[in-house]
Amino acid sequence: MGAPDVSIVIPVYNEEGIISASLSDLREKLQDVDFTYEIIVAENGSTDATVRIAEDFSTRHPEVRVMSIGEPNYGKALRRGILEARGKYVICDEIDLCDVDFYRVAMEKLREDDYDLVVGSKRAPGARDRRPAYRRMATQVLNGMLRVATGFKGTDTHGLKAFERSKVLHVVEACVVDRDMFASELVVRAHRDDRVKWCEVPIDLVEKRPPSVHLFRRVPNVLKNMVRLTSVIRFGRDLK
Ligand SMILES: Nc1nc2c(ncn2[C@@H]2O[C@H](COP(=O)(O)OP(=O)(O)OP(=O)(O)O)[C@@H](O)[C@H]2O)c(=O)[nH]1
Ligand SMILES: [Mg+2]
Repeated sequence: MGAPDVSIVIPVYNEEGIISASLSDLREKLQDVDFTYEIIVAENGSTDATVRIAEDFSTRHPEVRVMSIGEPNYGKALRRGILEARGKYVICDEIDLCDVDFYRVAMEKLREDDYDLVVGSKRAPGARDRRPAYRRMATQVLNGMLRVATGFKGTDTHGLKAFERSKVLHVVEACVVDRDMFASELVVRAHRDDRVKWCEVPIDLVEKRPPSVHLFRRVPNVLKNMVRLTSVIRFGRDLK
């Protein structure tokens, strides 16, 4: 199989309940897109049947690749998926979203309007965020902290992203934090890089299920990595 136009990278952790249906649904929705693709399932740390189900799916559908490495770590999995992507373009998605409408809009911006990075924002004008209020608030707090700490000027860093791999790879390689904050570091760094032409597009966020890891359990790590990110971005010093 030759290199596809697009690599869709989906970090996955303990998703035995939805992974098979989500991937089937995604393949179906991708039937009439005008690009070739591979789907990279970037798993780590699952303790349920996720890996077995994903590998089984991949045996039946060779355009789906599964990588499975080490302890649970969203950022590490996403980074590894991007590094191993073979497509000219990379789309980062989540297994509970699989938003092909975003793929279409983003690919047009990348191919026709010459953007390097398109961020799907659940907070941009025209966006709709159907998650519960406390999670919308958490997104707002995180963005507020990123604005103050790093000078971030956009409206969202988590979730859907699409980019031309060769134009953004140096940004991915420069990132130092992992876990939840990797996605934020990637977007913040790209915004600060004059070589990267970026834009946001509004999305309509509908999750197929509540998150697998409870919001409050993620807070200590997010705060720790926020401090590290601030130091790296503001002062060029990594506190690791
Ligand atoms: N590989 C990997 N994937 C993860 C991990 N934690 C979450 N994911 C995946 O990341 C995606 C988003 O996770 P969710 O549980 O929906 O969390 P969320 O709060 O909606 O995520 P955000 O959009 O980042 O705020 C899903 O595809 C999860 O399976 C992890 O530790 N490792
Ligand atoms: Mg989610």
